[in-house]
Amino acid sequence: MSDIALKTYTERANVHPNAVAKKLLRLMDEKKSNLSVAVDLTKKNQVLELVDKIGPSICLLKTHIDIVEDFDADMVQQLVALAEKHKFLIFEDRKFADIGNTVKLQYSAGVYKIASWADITNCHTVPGEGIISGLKEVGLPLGRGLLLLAEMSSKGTLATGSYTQATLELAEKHNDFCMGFIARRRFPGLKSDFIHMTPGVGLDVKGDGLGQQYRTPEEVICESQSDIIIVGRGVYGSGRDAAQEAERYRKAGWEAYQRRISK
Ligand code: S5P
Repeated sequence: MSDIALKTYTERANVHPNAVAKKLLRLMDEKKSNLSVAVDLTKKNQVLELVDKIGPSICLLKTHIDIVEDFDADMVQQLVALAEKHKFLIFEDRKFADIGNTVKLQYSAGVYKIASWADITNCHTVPGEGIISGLKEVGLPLGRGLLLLAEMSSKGTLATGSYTQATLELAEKHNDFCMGFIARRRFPGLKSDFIHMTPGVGLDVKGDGLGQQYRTPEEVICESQSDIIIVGRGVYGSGRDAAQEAERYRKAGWEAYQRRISK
């Protein structure tokens, strides 16, 4: 078991150099939540209603803002107000994947102005180091954090082996801005304390027919030593009450974490 995986989130927050990571780790312990919900809905009001319901159970809201049909600036204001009301951070899952100059514009400008409201965003490393440098020019002065997609949850993903390894090295080199990874497990032997977030989490089903692969919170947090579970349809897609489902995942994630740190 890695040393960091045995520490509490607060112990890690106390010494963490990245401001967003520090804030996130603190509120994870405060809310007893390592749950991030992926709200992949396409209407502004559906998103806001769901976020208000599940807000008490999450440490991090994950958005795909470009799937919202009636997006406007007011939606962002309301999301930020909900983040303050329920105490969670916002992660726009933009998965940038272009050259540094282009991602700078995509991150700061356009319709969504992601850098102005999202605490955290993420990128693929396929373009090389320039993508991180470009995003950092925009995000670091604003106190934002970046996650690198080191692995993916989907069947047949090409993000494996030397690609994953090179991604870890890029994160260490830019550890002032890179605060963590999207990954299936904690990577051993890292020098910095990166927050590992894992999508592809479900308690009831094993996949979705389009390549998504689900594992349980126990497998992800306790066995694979990741820090945060990302759950989408498991929370809002079953037809059951979303607030209750979010609580079910929060409890499962939290209990798995407690088992891990008491090992
Ligand atoms: O490898 C990945 C990376 C991400 S960020 N696999 C994923 O599924 N995701 C995202 O997590 C995906 O874009 C979606 O928003 C969420 C999973 O949703 P679910 O409904 O399958 O739980």
